[in-house]
Amino acid sequence: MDTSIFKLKKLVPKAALLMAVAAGTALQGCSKTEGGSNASSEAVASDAASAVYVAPGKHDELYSFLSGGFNGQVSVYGLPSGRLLKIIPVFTQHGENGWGYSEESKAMLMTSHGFVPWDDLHHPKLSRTDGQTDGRWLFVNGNNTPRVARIDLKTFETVEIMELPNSAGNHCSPYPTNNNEYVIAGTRFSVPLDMKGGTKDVSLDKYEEEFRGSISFIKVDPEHGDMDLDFQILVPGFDYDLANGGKGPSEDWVFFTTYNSEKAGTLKEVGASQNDRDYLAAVNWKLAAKYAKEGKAREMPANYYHNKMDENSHVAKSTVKKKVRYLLPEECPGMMYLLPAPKSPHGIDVDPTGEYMVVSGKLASAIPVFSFAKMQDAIKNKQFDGEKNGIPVLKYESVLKGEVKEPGLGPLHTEFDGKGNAYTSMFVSSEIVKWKLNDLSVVDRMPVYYSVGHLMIPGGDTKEPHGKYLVAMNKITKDRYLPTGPELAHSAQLIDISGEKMKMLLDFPTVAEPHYAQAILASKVAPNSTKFFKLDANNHPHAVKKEADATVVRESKNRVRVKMTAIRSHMTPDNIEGIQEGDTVYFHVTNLEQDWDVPHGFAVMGANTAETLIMPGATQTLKWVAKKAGVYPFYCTDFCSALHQEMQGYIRVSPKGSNVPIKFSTGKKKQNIPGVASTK
Ligand code: K7E
Ligand code: CUA
Repeated sequence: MDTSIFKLKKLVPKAALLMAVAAGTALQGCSKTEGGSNASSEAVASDAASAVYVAPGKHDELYSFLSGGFNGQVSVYGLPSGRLLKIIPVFTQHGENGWGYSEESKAMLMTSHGFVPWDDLHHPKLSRTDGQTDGRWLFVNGNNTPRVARIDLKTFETVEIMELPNSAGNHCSPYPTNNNEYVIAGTRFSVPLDMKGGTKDVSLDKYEEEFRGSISFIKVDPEHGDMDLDFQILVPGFDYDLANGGKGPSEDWVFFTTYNSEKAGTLKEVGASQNDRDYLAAVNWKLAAKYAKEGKAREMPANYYHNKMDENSHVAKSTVKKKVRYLLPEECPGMMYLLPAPKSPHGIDVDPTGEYMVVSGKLASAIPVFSFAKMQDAIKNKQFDGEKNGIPVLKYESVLKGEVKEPGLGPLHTEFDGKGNAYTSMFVSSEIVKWKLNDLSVVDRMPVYYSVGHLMIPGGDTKEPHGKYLVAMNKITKDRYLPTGPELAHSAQLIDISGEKMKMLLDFPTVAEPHYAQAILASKVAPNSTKFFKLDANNHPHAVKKEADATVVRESKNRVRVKMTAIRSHMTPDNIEGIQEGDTVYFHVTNLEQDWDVPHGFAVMGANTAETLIMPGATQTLKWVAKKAGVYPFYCTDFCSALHQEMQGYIRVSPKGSNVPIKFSTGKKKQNIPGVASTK
């Protein structure tokens, strides 16, 4: 065990806790041996290798979806092996398959700020049915330019991105209710909202009077998953950090941690830590939906994008929305309450029974556990401690079940195993702490390497956790892997939690910084996996379904469309002439294959974009500008058959005004169609 840190903790007076958090890394540094092997190896279970061994050709038991943090993507790992299966591009352009580069996908990254090809993705959340993961969709947040995306788990592709107005830092997001009635998202930053739309130009000294936060309620279509922003609640100008939904008795509620109840507008490091307590905000989402339905909602102008990928054409379309409905808590009695919480709390997690709300205060020395039953009583008996912006504040003692004493330093997040145990990540003391929900006693500790942020138990945030494994996602790697220059791999660790004592099984590096993750039994997802897209259903406007229909057409003075097919192992056409300097050429490539695992790629020399990777049955478009006369090769980028290397062609570019006619072919039979070709 990492004892040095605990000795240290005993010596640390409360006031120094803040400092300790700020110096978290330094603490790490002095508590571990530098370089080479370290004390951790002793903590690895002796049967670890066999516990994570998935024989070649065998499948993992679970899919896990790790957030990519500042890389803006989701990475899919098999568990327990820790094998990386896929990177799903969401908010960031992805050269590997042309996401955000291809003409079809560009609209997915459109926002009211224009094309935003990056975001900071923190929280994946699986869709639910009756409070359990159902394997249909994965919702994720874009933290920086507020957006919520939906990934379809049949295709592992991002199919929808919804921008959120009146939000600035979509951090406590996205939280699906128990039957995906709503996906709920709160803003981290409060901003001065202009009721005529957008933010106001006000002095930053006006934080206290002018700034407000918002919580967005996104409706989810029960059959297809399509999202629609139903309404927002405009909330006091705090910072909103994390959220989680209730279940069972508390399933009508969603809970948000807040910090900066001081409403400091600058140096929040100090300003937002003045009060001893901040709040846990409890929102009755069912009542909010009722208020919104029954006419309590007002409407304000807004400007936000809603982007959807069409299932059959694989072409994304943006819709710009111009209005948003909102509720004010002061006008909606019973909808929102504040529970005092330790200062600057981070995670809020609700246990599988829905009775306990665990608030991890990163600066606090204890973990308060609130009781939902007590909260109901306190509301009934009006055990209030004043109000904040018209929202009643409940008395701390009246809602508290108890506190987990001396859990460790810097508690951040808690998950549950469904067997009466909770596990909390400790950022500063770098450990996972296991404690009992009934008597709040600490029963086990496991050091992790280093500075764990979120932790995840498959289904550990649902009604039915699969309490066999826990994944710790660590912020700092230091000496765990071979050095790779100044930037080291971020890291996750797999821990066996099936027994009384936790057992360390595996380290695996992650793609950029994982914040949260989700995992689900493979049996709930794998059988539904799409193998290929049906060519018959492909209604892309530029699809060609057989080689005979391939064309090259000069559509206007400087625009040429190539409607091309790809099949093992040639493209049709593979010889193209009659292109002129300055032409913009659209290569619309249809993959004619109707078989699993046969994408073709397409790239052309000098293209100022990425390749495009075309799934069987689909059509994708690469835009290329012919800058200079000459002959340019194009080819398939994905090794698709023994003759993959032969899957290539040429495009000839002639000087502007040249009289070389448009001409295209594959093989010996030339089609010579001068001028504008007939599109048949
Ligand atoms: Cu990393 Cu969920 Cu953004 Cu905590 S948050 S660690
Ligand atoms: Cu098609 Cu390589």
